[in-house]
Amino acid sequence: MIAATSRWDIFCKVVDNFGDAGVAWRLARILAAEHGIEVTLWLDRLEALARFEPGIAAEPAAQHAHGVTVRRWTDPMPDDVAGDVVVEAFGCGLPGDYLHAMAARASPPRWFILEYLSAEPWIDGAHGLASPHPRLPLSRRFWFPGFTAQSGGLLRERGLVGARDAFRRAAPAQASLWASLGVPGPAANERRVSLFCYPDAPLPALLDAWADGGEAVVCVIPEGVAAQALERWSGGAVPCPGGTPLERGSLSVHVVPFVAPDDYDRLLWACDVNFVRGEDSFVRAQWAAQPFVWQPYPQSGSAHLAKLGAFVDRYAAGLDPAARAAVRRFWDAWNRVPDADPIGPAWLNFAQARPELLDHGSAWVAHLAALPELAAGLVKAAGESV
Ligand code: TRH
Repeated sequence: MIAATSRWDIFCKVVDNFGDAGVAWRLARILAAEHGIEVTLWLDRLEALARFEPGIAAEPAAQHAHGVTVRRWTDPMPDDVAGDVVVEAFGCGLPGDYLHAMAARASPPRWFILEYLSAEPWIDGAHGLASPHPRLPLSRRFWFPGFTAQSGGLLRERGLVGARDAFRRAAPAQASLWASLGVPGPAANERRVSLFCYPDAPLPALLDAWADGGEAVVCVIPEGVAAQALERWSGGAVPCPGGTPLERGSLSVHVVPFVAPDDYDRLLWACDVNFVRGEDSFVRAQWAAQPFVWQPYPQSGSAHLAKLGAFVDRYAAGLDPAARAAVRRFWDAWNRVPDADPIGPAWLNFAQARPELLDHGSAWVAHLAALPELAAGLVKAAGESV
């Protein structure tokens, strides 16, 4: 039996972007804050975390923030004391000396491989499976995040939905968020959109559609996101964070700095539509319960389109046929699915479905919140006898 106050080591290698660090960091924070666990996050590229977490700097070999120790993952490891529980994020592999330290313990640590999130049905069968190490007396268990009770669930901080609802009722908190971003507060009859996407999204065509449309759209883009597409679209005049927005027709584009995870949540809560990508922002947009659009991380052989389809199948199943078709149509266009509709008409269709998507967002959150939470599931599994 592993005590609740045990020592956990989370290992994470940044493949690219921010999601690997973002997910590992969120898990570490929840374990420390809600389960009283002593957590060390071993990260190879601290700059990825430092980009959006102000409490973390890129340089120190060891630092402490939000109750978590964050250490630079070096080879060889600075010391070889294995934790009671080891989480290997996204199958990043463990250092050889650390593996030997694990095997040398009187009782081997619980070892979990935290996999990437997917709505594909096969993950329910793979979640929780054990796999012995080929040489050492160690066994690891696969942990698949997902959207069903048979999966490993999703990360969700205690009180998240309540904090979201309180923020939505608090005009001063919303005003202070917009002021901190250098963006004016929402005007009547405008559509406010947060936009976090990969460089290959059909952004210019969507910006054209918004600029030419009959409805005022305020689009908030984090600095550096789709920067080249934005530059080409604007003819070189990309706003600096908090600077004068780019205005064209019905559209204003504001570039904002990357913000801390809790503020990114608030941004998602405050916008009418959220464009998200990868894994962690995708999950946060679901907790936000506003209409959203997902761009999965592009993979070779278009494997990401299978993930897209699997998620739409689950998420849109509870919608009426027209709204379901509007979601599929717009998400396919945004992801350049072969033979998808042009983005402009697909947007109009999607925007019309907004009232139903809003109701559906709340129902979807209620469904997800009834599932086991990911960090709590890991803590429970770590405490079970094997
Ligand atoms: O950055 P991403 O594209 O990360 C991706 C995915 O995780 C993908 O699955 C993985 O294979 C690839 O990385 C290597 O998108 P994601 O997952 O949304 O991660 C972004 C993180 O950045 C998330 O934790 C939210 C955080 N963030 C902020 O905290 N503040 C911000 O202002 C913004 C824009 C993001």
